[in-house]
Amino acid sequence: MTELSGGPALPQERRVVTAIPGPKSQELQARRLAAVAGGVGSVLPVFTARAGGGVLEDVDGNSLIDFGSGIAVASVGNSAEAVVRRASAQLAAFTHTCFMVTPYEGYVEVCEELAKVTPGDHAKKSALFNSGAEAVENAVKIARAYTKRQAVVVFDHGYHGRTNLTMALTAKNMPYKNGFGPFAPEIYRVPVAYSYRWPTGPENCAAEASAQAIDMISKQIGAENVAAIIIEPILGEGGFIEPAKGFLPAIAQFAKDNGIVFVADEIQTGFCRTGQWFACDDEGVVPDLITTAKGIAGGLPLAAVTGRADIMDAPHSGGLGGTYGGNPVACAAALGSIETMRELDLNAKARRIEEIMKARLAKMAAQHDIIGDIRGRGAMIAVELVKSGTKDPNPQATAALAKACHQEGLMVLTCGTYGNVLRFLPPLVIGEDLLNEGLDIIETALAGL
Ligand code: PLZ
Repeated sequence: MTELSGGPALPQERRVVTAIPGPKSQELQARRLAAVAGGVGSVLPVFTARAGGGVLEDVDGNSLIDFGSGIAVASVGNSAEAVVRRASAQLAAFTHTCFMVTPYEGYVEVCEELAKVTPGDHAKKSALFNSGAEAVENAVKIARAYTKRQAVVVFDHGYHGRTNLTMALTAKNMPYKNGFGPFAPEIYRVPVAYSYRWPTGPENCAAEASAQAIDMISKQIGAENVAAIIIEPILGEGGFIEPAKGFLPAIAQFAKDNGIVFVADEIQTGFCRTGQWFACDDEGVVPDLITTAKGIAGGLPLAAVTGRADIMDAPHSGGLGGTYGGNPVACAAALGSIETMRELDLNAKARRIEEIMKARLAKMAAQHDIIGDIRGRGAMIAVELVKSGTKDPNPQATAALAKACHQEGLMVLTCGTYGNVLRFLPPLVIGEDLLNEGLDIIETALAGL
């Protein structure tokens, strides 16, 4: 079967013809180990030749089912038709002028689209950057310029990037922070409503967690000193933690009451990933600023800060920027990516993926008590694995399952503060047969543990 929409005409099939990684990948891996810095890791050293729809084809001719999308990036599929068409035309027209030197329409068009698709119908403006971390850094700059305050509040299990400021915002030490300090000052971390692990149970989680967070902000920092509260509406790297319903609105309201800029980091959750344009839409939360990247541009590097026009305009002219921010080819790709999301109704596809995955995973959980929790929304679904009969994290089983899936030609990723979450982020254009075949592999791998 060939998937024609949302990817090159690659056979949409799983095909395992060598060991994984195969001989050509192993040869490339040897070259890589000699030439590429050891600090840059790879989940699976299978070298990609082509990718599209729901598959990754490697240099040995294996075709892997893709449950990773390059960490939630290729939502429209790799090399989606509209992305290739628009980016190619832009490549031929011009590749770079620097928007800060002579501007171009594509940048403006992306900002116009962002104003339309992000939550809220107030006046909005955007600024474009290259990476998620850069967007988060700039959201902090903008919030500090607007509030003339310094403190930034983040949450347990939060992830916001690997630059110096965003390392400080990120919760987990290994591998993100260890040995890389000193970290930026004026960052404060408070509890998040993690239902599965809330000591007094899920029903009390939202109220107690928001009360604790607000109490800590008020008593330890002073709300009047806080420029921004930054939260992922579903915490990604930290374990696909959906804050208990009511938590996000309570924190957003507290921010509003205290003149604090509420920033939703939707870098992983944004652009149809959760079955809505943005995960904040789920509880009708309207952030003051929203950071986006990953899914925005079909694989080209682009990121944005979008928000209330008065807040976005707070920094002085020339205060925001960067040589490549809003590169014209990346902007063209973003316009192609957003066009594809609308045309193929990728929100509906993501919701269908959730339906299929959650039903199958629930059946697996009934047979395997190491599945402690199934959670997530849309095409952002995870299982948290525990030791039998307990809630103790089971990173060993998680690693073993991921490995077994990789051997069978299914790309899966892990995450979580305790390394015990197996996460699924398929391209939203994946076919249902491939999705089910991937789930079959997970089911077999569970039985084989
Ligand atoms: N905010 C919510 O998910 C990136 C990181 C993978 P960059 N997540 C994947 C890794 O190990 O580096 C991410 C995110 C959220 C910010 C970021 C950072 O985005 O584009 O990687 O800088």
